[in-house]
Amino acid sequence: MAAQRIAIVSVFDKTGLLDLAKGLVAQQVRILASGGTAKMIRESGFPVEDISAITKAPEMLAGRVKTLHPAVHAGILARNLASDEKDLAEQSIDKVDYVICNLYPFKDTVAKPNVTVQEAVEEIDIGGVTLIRAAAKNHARVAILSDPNDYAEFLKELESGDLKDESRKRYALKAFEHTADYDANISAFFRARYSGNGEQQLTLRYGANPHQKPASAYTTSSNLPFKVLCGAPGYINLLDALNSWPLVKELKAALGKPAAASFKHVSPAGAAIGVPLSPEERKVYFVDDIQGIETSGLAQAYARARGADRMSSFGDMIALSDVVDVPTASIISKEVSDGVIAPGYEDAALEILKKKKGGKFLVLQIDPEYQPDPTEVRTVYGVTLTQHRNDIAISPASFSRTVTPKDFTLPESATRDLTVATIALKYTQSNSVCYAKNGQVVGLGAGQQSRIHCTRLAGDKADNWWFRFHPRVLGIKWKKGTKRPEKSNAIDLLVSGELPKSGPEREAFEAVFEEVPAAFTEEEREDWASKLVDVAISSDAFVSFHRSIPVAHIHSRTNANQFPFTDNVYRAHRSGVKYMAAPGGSQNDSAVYETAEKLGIVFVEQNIRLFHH
Ligand code: 93A
Repeated sequence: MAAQRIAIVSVFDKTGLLDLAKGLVAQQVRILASGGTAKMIRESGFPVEDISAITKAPEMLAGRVKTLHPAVHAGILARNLASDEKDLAEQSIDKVDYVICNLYPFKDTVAKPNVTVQEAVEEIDIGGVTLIRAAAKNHARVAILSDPNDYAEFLKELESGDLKDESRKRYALKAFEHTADYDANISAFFRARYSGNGEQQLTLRYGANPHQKPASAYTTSSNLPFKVLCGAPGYINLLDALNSWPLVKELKAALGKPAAASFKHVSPAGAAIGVPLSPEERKVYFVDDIQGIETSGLAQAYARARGADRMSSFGDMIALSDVVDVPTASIISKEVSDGVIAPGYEDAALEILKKKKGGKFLVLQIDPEYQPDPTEVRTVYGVTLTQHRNDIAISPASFSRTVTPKDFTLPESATRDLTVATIALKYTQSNSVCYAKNGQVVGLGAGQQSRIHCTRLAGDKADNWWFRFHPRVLGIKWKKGTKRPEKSNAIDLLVSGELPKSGPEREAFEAVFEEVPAAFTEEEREDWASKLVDVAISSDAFVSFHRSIPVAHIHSRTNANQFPFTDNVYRAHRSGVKYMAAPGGSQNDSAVYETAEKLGIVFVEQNIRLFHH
């Protein structure tokens, strides 16, 4: 005769318990239950034994030890193996077939206001987790029910014979999820209590918006990879810092020079390496008064990164590849900026930065050796997404093959600029297109759904950057006391051709000048634009067709399979592009290559798609 089947029942949430007991009894299953569970079953008139019937030990320590015993766990963990059977027989232990368990309500307890550590500790279930894990581990033989919603289904299956393999697997998976979630709640509680703010976790004022509270940043390893030296980071500051730091780290590794990035809304407004600045560049980038910039590659890099698109860089988060020196800190001290992340700070530089924004300027020190886990995890609308981090390396070697002209040897400046542009794209919200020159971004189009809009946006920014070098702009006579952001705004109106003609807007525009500069004529624009040459451009994906045009739509307009959209190449050409890199593989590549060739653009193979979100 087969041995009587055994169920161990130990539940905090007693929902459905009596129906379960009734069903088990109907199937002649022997029920062993912990104190409160046994009491409830017994009081309802169903046969039940206390766990002590097999452990021969009473519940102890006010319930801290109820089911923790070899008689229980050997009975659950034993396999159908002769050696396991022998071990059980020697100790007179019976195999357990079913475990029904749910845990102390740790999460609900710690959600209560002013909960103490003592109260929380008492809600850490040990025996229940052990029951669940043991049964789930041995799910080849044992069924584990950790959710009262599963009782009915379980009993139905029991009535029609024994449990299917599939059911035991499903219950085991649910059990493992249950204990994992339970443990995550416990570690979160103690992380908040026992790790100092800024060590393993950081409480943030709020999330992306002030009403998104609470908000925090944390790591499950022992320390955050950065220290807060000054200020208090916000959620978006951290998004910017943790995207901009790898950008400058990668730029420096690829090109061997100090690198800087100026981030806003999780995309670079500028990025650059330390290339010496011409007198014009020093003027255009508002750094002609910075002492020591001639010898500081880092200061040159930040001047370029900040100078690419001064309007977008307003209030930026800065990333710097090297220990911050005084010239770099001096530039930062003059700009409107939110914070900086760097591997270190010279004492005098830190002093300068700590004085900024009335002591609220954010200064983060990143561990330069920090290597993030290769798997990235995030949740969106309650769903967890994972992916391998985009750790593919971009370097000058990534631009070694030209498509047209074939076997063309790129000048070093071109591979440098393509490297800068492409690494910048790797950390830019897609779609993205980047123009670069002189070791820096000069125009970046981010986050547009249509590629041509990126190419136009970035091209317009590159034109804007270039027009700031026009002698008329360099010769502007400012009214005394005009602030840097006011100058940037006025220059932007002038070079973008958005000049107000009359009214209060015109008056505001004119108010900052000693002599109001004339608007650029069409001819002047064409003439100056034609002087912008040797620009490099990179795209994070195909340039050969509008991704925004649905294929079905295209098909309805033409029967052919070829759609040679070469508008990106034409637009790039208008902003002085000479070198173009973009992933190939689209059926329109040949049309793009032909157009590039016609326009004298060198098309460089770069087969890695670099979408970033
Ligand atoms: O304090 S415990 O971790 N020690 C134990 O040995 C133990 N065994 C089961 N808590 C333990 N349990 C938990 O007791 C179960 O997870 C369940 O939540 C609860 C059921 O207790 P009672 O049957 O006395 O209501």
